[in-house]
Amino acid sequence: MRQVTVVEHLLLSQKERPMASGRFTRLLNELILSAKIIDREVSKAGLLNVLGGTGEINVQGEAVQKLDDFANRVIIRRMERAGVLCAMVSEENADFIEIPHTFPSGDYILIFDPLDGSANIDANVSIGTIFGIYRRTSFDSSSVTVSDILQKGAMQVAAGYIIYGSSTMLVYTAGDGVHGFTLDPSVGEFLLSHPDIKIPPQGKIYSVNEGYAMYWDEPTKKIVEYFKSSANALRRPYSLRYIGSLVSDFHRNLIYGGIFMYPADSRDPHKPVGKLRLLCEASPMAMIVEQAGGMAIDGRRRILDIEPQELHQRVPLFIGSKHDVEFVQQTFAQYYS
Ligand code: AHM
Ligand code: MG
Repeated sequence: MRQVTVVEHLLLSQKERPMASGRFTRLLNELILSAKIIDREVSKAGLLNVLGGTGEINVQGEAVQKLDDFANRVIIRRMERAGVLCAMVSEENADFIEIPHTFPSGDYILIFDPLDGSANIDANVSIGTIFGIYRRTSFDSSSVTVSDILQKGAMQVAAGYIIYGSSTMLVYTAGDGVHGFTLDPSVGEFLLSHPDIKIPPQGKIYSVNEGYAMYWDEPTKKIVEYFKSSANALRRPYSLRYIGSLVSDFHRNLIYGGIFMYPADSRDPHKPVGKLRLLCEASPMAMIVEQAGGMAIDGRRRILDIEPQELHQRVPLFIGSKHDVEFVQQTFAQYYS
């Protein structure tokens, strides 16, 4: 059987959309090359002096891992020279990154988390790069402003992740279904392995950090009790699977069916919003799950409809199989109608 690379797959699907230019292909190509470079370092992490923290604290107040920092630099350096972007937002940078005037630019905006789940790096747990791609909508000034970037997730033209796991995979959508490609290290290419992924409408897995249960509100407690009881859609308890690495937890649930939850909690009573970031984590995953037939909400609202107010805004996230997320939405609606 002839094996199809990501770019071949993209070109084939673009044949049906003659409007598409080569610019998106270029963007994806550069991102894929960045992913291969990151994968190379991640896969030999134990051999190099790259594990552990840099000693710095990032904009989220968290310790920066050396590999986070490496991945962030690789993506910024490659993508700023791609000639197709006007700006980038990284989870690791407080402000958005404008493309220097010395480089050619375009109208795409790339939002990314360079190495999500990095607290797991030292234990050889699967980690990932998450990305969302937007288009600039205003052309009235030469400089990009933050309002060009603060678009709701429904405006994404593409989204995806690379999971550095037992094998390395790229999973992405450009609004035409979700497709998975596995890196064949012997040829150095991502090859189509999971065409048109659909998430089972009814899951058997729930994924949540239950250690924080004492900080949850009533509907969240009720929802998790439901998944653990025999009075649910399955008539028996769901299995709990929680890695603590969003890309890994999400990817497993996408394939097997299930729900991932990072609810709001009261650890910081002034900011009961959960941990995950709307722009660089929740929105890309939400586009993927919807394209795969699932759902993503913050409890009541569709994630893709949330208008962001700031670059690093956090949001509660309930994402996965349609029936499971619908149950969450109904439960919140009963409490807050
Ligand atoms: P990071 O972006 O700093 O790596 O944090 C995000 C990660 C997610 O991958 C994961 O779902 C979550 O943090 C786990 O958090 P917790 O340890 O609070 O359960
Ligand atoms: Mg992250």
